[in-house]
Amino acid sequence: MREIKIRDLIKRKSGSYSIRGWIYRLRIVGGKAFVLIRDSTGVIQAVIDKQKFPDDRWSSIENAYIEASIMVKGSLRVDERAPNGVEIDVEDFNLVNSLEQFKITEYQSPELLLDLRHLWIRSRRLTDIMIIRSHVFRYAREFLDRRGFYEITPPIITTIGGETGANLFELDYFGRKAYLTESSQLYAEAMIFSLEKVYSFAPSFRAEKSRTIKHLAEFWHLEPEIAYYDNNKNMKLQERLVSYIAQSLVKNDEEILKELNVDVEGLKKVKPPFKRLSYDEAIIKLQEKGSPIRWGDDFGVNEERLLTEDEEKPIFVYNWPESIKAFYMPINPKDPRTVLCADMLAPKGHGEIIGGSERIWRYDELLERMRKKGLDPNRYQWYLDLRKYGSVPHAGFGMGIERVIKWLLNLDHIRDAIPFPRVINRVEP
Ligand code: NSS
Repeated sequence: MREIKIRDLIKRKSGSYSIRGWIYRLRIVGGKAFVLIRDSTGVIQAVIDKQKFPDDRWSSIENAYIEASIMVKGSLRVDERAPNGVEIDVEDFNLVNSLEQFKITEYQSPELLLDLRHLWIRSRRLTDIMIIRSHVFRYAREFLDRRGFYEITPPIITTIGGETGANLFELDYFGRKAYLTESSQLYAEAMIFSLEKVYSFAPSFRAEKSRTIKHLAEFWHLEPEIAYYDNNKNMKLQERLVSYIAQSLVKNDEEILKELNVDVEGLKKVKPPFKRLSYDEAIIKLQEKGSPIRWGDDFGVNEERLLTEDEEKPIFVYNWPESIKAFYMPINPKDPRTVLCADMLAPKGHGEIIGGSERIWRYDELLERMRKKGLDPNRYQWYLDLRKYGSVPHAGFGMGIERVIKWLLNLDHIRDAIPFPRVINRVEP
């Protein structure tokens, strides 16, 4: 008898099959057990007839718990009353594990569901999101691999910050201070001198002290870095990458997107080019819309929403004030108050999904900027070395995968974009 996945099974009309899954719903009516069985691909109804089994086996299924693991063999039959129009008449079954009643019953508070995340992760909705997450990872890699990028694997334990360094998780490294990385950028930069086009796809850690709907303490960070690249090319690559992910989802995952109530027509519009606003233009637009923001300020949630509320696809805001951006961004020759960088903001208030820039590639300039920003150059010795031996102009960016998933699926909270979220008040399960 053929082992088959439920998604393939429900497309058929007859035949004998064997499936493995978990009990999704169970109803006992008139000597028959109607068992909804789910696997990773779908749900099907199996019917177990009391008459066909000895008493002890019948009572095992009669008393089985929701979420029990089960294997069934039987023949497929068309039945209009069944959820997918077909059901299985069970000839044999094996209840693999059914020890206790499942801890999650119908209406549970969000907090409890987070405590029980290791079980809640099986829910239909989270299953769908995790499939999409897996595909977003795949499409992002596919896009870069096809363009000749090498995937690199940076260290997670570091001694220097890659951004402000203000939110580092500290750890005891054999008696020395070390940190969980907040960005792999500096290591990606080291690797462009041999591989030219690289990306790392790894977790970044930020000890974010605020509770928001878009900050995780541990998130997955896609960070491409490219030799001989400038801010313009950088933005082009970003809009193509993001569009590729959106269009691949539309093409391959429409069924799941619809189950998740995603506006598929909206996603179809996510194609290059994306609108570009300079920081100066953005400030004027924000002030026109009534924001009290002044030149030099960073954007808050409100500003991000005001700027993107009428947009159907992400926008870029480029060339931000030097004072609010990282130490490695070069001064804009046309306006020395600003640096050569760009953030990509997703529509509908989902906010920043990418931060990128050119990098200072001249030794003296970098040294001077580090001093100005109060960083100790001695601690960045290896990073400064990169500017001494065949340095070249280069650029790159970092995309927070959970932020992208939150936007694409229009999720209320970033924690549902990752299986086991780490936020300020939660490190378990
Ligand atoms: O701080 S970033 O804006 N930029 C960097 O880390 C650069 N070193 C990246 C680079 O050029 N290689 O973070 C980049 C992105 C940001 O746009 C978000 O999408 C995401 O990383 N990000 C986060 N996602 C979830 N939670 C938190 N706390 C978070 N912080 C940044």
